[in-house]
Amino acid sequence: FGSTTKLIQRNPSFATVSAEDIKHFKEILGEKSVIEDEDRLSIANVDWMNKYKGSSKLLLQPRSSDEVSRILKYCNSRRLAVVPQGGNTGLVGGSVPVFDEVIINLGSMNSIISFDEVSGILVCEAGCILENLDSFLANKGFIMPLDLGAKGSCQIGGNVSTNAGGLRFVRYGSLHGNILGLEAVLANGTVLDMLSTLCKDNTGYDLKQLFIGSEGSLGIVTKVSILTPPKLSSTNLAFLACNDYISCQKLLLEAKRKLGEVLSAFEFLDNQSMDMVLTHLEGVRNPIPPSEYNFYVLIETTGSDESYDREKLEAFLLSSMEGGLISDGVVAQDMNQASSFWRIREGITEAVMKAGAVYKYDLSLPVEKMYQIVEEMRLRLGPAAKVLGYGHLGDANLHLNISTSQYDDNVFAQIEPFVYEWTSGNRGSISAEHGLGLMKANEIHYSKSSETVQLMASIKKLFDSNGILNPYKVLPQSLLP
Ligand code: FAD
Ligand code: 2HG
Ligand code: ZN
Repeated sequence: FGSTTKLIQRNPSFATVSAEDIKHFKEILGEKSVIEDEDRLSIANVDWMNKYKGSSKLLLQPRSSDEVSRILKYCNSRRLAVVPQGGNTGLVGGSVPVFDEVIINLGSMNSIISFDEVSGILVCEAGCILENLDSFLANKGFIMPLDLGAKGSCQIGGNVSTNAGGLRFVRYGSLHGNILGLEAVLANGTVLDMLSTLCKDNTGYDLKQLFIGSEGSLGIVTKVSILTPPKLSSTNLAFLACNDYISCQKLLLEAKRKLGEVLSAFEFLDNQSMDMVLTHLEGVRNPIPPSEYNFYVLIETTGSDESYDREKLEAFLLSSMEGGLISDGVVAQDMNQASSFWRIREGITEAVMKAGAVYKYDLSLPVEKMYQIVEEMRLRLGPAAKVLGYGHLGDANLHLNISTSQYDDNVFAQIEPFVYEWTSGNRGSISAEHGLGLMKANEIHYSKSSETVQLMASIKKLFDSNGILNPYKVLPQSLLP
């Protein structure tokens, strides 16, 4: 599935799990949380895409930070490698073992610790599922600052560890800003209490930031403190068609100018992505038939004054229509219709999975260049592949998905390293929001200088001197302890 996977060798300094180890884990966790059952392991060993597969014989389910600490302290002393696992929805092969690493799943640590109804600050354990947190907050009149298609399974600890972006990023920004504090357990079992609930705190280095987006390579995130925004009363969603990419870009600029503070999502998909969804997902229809447009854009507004927000959106849509930026469009009339629009955008990942093999790239690029790589890829691959371009246009984040009936080395050789070289040549990022995981550990140099990568490797050594935490991921194997 890629160059990284083919080059990896099991690190010979790691031990293998013995009967004695299992006995010790049962003493720490009790019988039920030490899982050797083949069926449960076969699920935990494979990623969401069914693309990356490990052969771990052991899954541990701690219920407290203290249990995580005792597990890691023991694993470190025994040189047993581990892979932290949340909802296992990651798309870069980071959440499953490569060989026989012990899987530490956080799913049993799913309590809400506190919620401050004045400040909107939520403190919870890392295994809470994103959608459950959002439902909890809805009852209190707040929302999570992030939303993504995998919300029903992904965990806040996984979101933090991947620095997930998603659909609300354009409004509420990165988790680097929204996460106020963390508790994390280091490889040697040290529990780092950085669980601040303060918005401002400039006392020394902001170490929690290192855990945001480090994909379980520096520690296991056990608790999270997060600033949540108030739930506003009026939401509108428009599903629009544009004839060319330049119109999508101009529409984005206009939306930022004219919708300003109420703009809460700006997403796009191309005609090929729409086709994929219509072909492979049941009950989905194009809200603007016939489906002949080249691009579709979803614009969501969220504000606190229903008639003002609606008027603002309508005036924006009218002027964009008159200016020729939009060819057609429809505004959702109720929540059901709005979810059916979102289903199209959020369903692309699922649809493309059903179509066969998929090569996924998650790129940050200058917005005016972003779609060029989709077109170049189409020319390179010809009819052998379906090339889809969609994503978070408001954040200049392209999801380039290449769909073929089966995995094929010749197709792969046409895609990589071209896609990385092209991205690097345009000073883009080869991972906008999904992370590097196993898939791109060897490709980090396309987006980071060698000095930067060296410093990352030094930090990794400082935090995890035996390299037991999520080995083979994030950094090239040659630089890992
Ligand atoms: P996992 O997949 O279990 O793990 C991901 C990584 O984090 C692994 O490296 C793992 O070792 C590490 N990890 C997990 N939990 C912890 C922990 N507690 N402590 C330390 N390390 C940990 N991503 C986006 O950014 N934006 C999107 O819009 C988006 N949409 C998606 C839609 C679909 C349908 C799917 C399947 C995935 C999508 N993703 C998206 C990718 C994925 O959902 C996110 O990366 C998510 O944040 C992963 O959370 P998880 O709990 O499933 O983590
Ligand atoms: C999205 O925005 C996700 O839908 C998944 O980040 C993208 O499947 C993908 O490539
Ligand atoms: Zn995305």
